[in-house]
Amino acid sequence: MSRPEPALTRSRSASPASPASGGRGDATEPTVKGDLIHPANFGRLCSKGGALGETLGLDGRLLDPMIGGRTASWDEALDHVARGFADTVERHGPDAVAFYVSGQLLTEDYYVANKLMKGFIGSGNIDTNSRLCMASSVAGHRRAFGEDVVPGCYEDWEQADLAVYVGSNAAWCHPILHRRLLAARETRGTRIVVIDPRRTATCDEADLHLPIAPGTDVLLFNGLLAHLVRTGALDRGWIAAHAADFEQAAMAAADDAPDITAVAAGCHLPEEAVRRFYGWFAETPATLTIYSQGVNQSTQGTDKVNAIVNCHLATGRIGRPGAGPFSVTGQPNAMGGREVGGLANQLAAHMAIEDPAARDRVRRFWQAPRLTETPGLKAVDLFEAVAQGRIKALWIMATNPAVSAPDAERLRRGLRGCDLVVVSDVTAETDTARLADVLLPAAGWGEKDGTVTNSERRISRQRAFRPPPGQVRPDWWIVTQVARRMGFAAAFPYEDPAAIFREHAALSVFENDGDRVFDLGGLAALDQARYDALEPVQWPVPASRPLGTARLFADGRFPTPDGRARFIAVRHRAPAHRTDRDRPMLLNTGRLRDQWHTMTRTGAVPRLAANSPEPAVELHPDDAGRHGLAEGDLARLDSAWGRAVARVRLTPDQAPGQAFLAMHWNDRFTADCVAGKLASPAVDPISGQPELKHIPIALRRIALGWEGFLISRRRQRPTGLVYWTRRAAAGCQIYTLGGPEPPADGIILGRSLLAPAGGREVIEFADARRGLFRLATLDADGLAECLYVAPPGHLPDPEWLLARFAAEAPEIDETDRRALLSGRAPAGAATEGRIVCACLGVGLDRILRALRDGQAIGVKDLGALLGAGTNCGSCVPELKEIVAHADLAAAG
Ligand SMILES: Nc1nc2c(c(=O)[nH]1)N[C@H]1C(S)=C(S)[C@@H](COP(=O)(O)OP(=O)(O)OC[C@H]3O[C@@H](n4cnc5c(=O)[nH]c(N)nc54)[C@H](O)[C@@H]3O)O[C@H]1N2
Ligand SMILES: Nc1nc2c(c(=O)[nH]1)N[C@H]1C(S)=C(S)[C@@H](COP(=O)(O)OP(=O)(O)OC[C@H]3O[C@@H](n4cnc5c(=O)[nH]c(N)nc54)[C@H](O)[C@@H]3O)O[C@H]1N2
Ligand SMILES: [Mo]
Repeated sequence: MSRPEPALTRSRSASPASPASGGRGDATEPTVKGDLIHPANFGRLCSKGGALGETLGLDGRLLDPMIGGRTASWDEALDHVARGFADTVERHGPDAVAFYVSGQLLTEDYYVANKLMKGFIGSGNIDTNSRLCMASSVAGHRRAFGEDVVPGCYEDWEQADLAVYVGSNAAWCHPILHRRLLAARETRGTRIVVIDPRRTATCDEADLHLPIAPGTDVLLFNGLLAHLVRTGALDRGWIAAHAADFEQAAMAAADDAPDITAVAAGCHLPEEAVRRFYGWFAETPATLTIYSQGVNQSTQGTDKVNAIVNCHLATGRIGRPGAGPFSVTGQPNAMGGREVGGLANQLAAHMAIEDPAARDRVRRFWQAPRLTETPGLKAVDLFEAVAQGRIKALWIMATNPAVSAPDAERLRRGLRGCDLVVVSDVTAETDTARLADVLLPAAGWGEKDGTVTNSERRISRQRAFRPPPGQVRPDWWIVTQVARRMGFAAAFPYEDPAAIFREHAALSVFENDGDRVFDLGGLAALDQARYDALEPVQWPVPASRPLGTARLFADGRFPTPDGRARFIAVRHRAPAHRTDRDRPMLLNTGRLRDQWHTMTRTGAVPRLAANSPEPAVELHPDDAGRHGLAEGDLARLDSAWGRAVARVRLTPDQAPGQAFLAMHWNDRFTADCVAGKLASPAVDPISGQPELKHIPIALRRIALGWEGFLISRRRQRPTGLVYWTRRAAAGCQIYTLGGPEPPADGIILGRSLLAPAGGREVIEFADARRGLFRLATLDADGLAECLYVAPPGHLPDPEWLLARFAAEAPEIDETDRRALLSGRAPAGAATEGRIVCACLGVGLDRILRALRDGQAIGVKDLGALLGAGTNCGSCVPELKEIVAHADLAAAG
């Protein structure tokens, strides 16, 4: 979404301008700053973008090709992959191989992967993780507009008078855009409605929150369409001139949602709230409906999209300033993947795979010997085919499906049984990489060159600013080399990404007489210098309009055969699975503020790990009682597909009967908590997108006999424990541990977790009767590792120990030794506390001290004094809550 630009300076990381990630080893990271003139973010970065500099270290990087666990040369690895794919195709046909790619690839990487599979290997079997992300929006756009097009632009967020967030937690997931909206609201008074079963941080600024019953959005928007009809709020003239099939859609809506009472009952909402939302929508021409995964990741995802789009068509509110349906993507280049045809059911450059004329056109353009005649398998079906042995060679690029795909346990078994699994990644040890036969080291952010497209169709250059380390190579290069070795050298002559981009742009205009909106004609002849200098530009960029296009469809013309948009008659359908006696809770999954997906990069950054240090299942307090659970307990979650273990967090923000678990956790960071293992493989029948937000589960308490923490400079995966979780801290890793039976001998447990003492000094304390054990090892650098074990609820605060590990030379004096043994912090140790503002590294203890000492009384003062909340602002809701509680405490 945003384009972080590294500043040229290198700085030590403890200055106020660069956050307190501190500690040894990361003292000379480049500072990352936003690009002040980029039109998407004007220099603002979210907590994760701002921390990119801290992810550039080589710790954990995949630096060499690996075959079967041993280092190989590129020649060897590329031959191995090319031969593996060619042999499989020869013996079992082209549909026995597949690529699974991702929106973390650049457009140029994506283009060559798609061309190789669909044009030269001759199968449709290339799909992308966008299937889990945007497929329902793509399908909805194609049904309504005839092409996958987001009509609006980010200025619309500032020009709307009513912003409706549907299934979008933008305050955490699109914080920079959300802030643009909030800033504009100061002067224009924009109303904000949030439609989400949970009370999220996005609700904090909302005028109205509709805590909709999960999976009932079609009913709500059908009710809205019926309401617009009843109250005469339609734009009949626009409908007559520019759309088709209105009557069918209106009839289906009226049938589904005859009146507000029926909608309120079906969506479990107060009638008054529904009425208010409908009233605001009807009366506000500049209405922007922003939607994301609460809409897409559903077995009715495509219908949800069209139910929303119907309401915009009915009012002619599309392509106008501040008005339109607005699908927001997440990954840096989810959109670029859609443009090149990275989805199994698209061909290339927005041409339909089912259209023989389009296939013929692409065949001629590519001079492709065996262009696929049929769409390929969509992600969930693709992995099912792997599990069934129908796909025998699979190449996974820039995605971690062992964590992120549904029914992930079955997927893992499938990968284990697959003849050839190739993984291209930047990270050496991901849950998916562990199951690969061949690992290919890819260039990451900062090392690679190319383009990405954001949610407003804006193409931006991503520029390399440092040489790739080790044997690392860009993804486009790796794919090109394999293509050449498979015998397709003539069609893959690329020596640089600019050449690929030119071809991609040329294909978009090839025999395009205006029937495809996706047109990069103005960029088809960029030489290297102009490609390097390319300014951010919104497609379409036809030769006649080299500055691009901010909004589409303002003229009411759509890329359908008759030029009209389509209303789609949709009806509410129940999600694939419902709760029952055995699985009485509904699990919803999604994102945390400071983590990115499977944590391969954000998980290594201390200040990002600090806000949500453990996998937590969030529940309403009423449900806790019902399941015999209390705050801080460990719970086991069981679905029909898998299980997980997480810490219980009680919050009234969850509706009773519904639980929430973050999608980020995986085997690198915790014992057993992969949301994907719980998730159902049920998919939307049109888009193939899985239902990741609607999973019936059982919950049960895990009784703990002991708890512990281990602080160490080593990364490890403790074995034999019911529960452990790891997070990065400055200069060390901290592990939280737990198990059912109190250890008879904590010292023995300790020896299994700590590195062999070798020449190091060991400090031990054991009180077996009370179940208290403390072990520490010291080496020449000071404190090396320490382990504390205690009965549940009796662990001391590790804060002062973390401060010792963070110090450059953690010297240990006599007071410290006594403190280590006694388990009590030395007197006077000032603590930071749990990190609240991840951008500037401001902790809860420091905030509370400022409030207690009267140095600050409100959020603004905290900003002025400590910097908290002044960068991306995604912690402002939490700061408000802390201030409110501090006031209450003072009053009480
Ligand atoms: N911090 C952070 N930001 C990110 C990412 C990240 O990993 N971390 N990833 C990026 C990516 S790839 C994406 S796709 C976006 C996703 O951005 P979002 O879609 O905003 O994020 P999610 O948390 O997946 O889901 C949004 C909301 O949908 C709600 N929801 C669940 N079921 C329903 C339902 O039936 N109806 C409605 N109306 N709502 C429902 C959930 O409660 C949740 O709050 O975020 C992007 N931004
Ligand atoms: N339960 C549940 N599951 C979900 C979701 C949910 O809401 N709930 N959301 C879904 C959504 S919207 C998304 S987008 C997916 C995301 O899921 P994934 O795509 O699996 O998540 P990432 O962690 O972003 O994986 C990217 C991988 O690519 C690597 N990588 C980064 N840059 C590069 C590069 O330049 N080249 C190469 N070759 N590798 C690179 C990273 O190290 C990492 O291993 O998860 C989906 N899964
Ligand atoms: Mo996504």
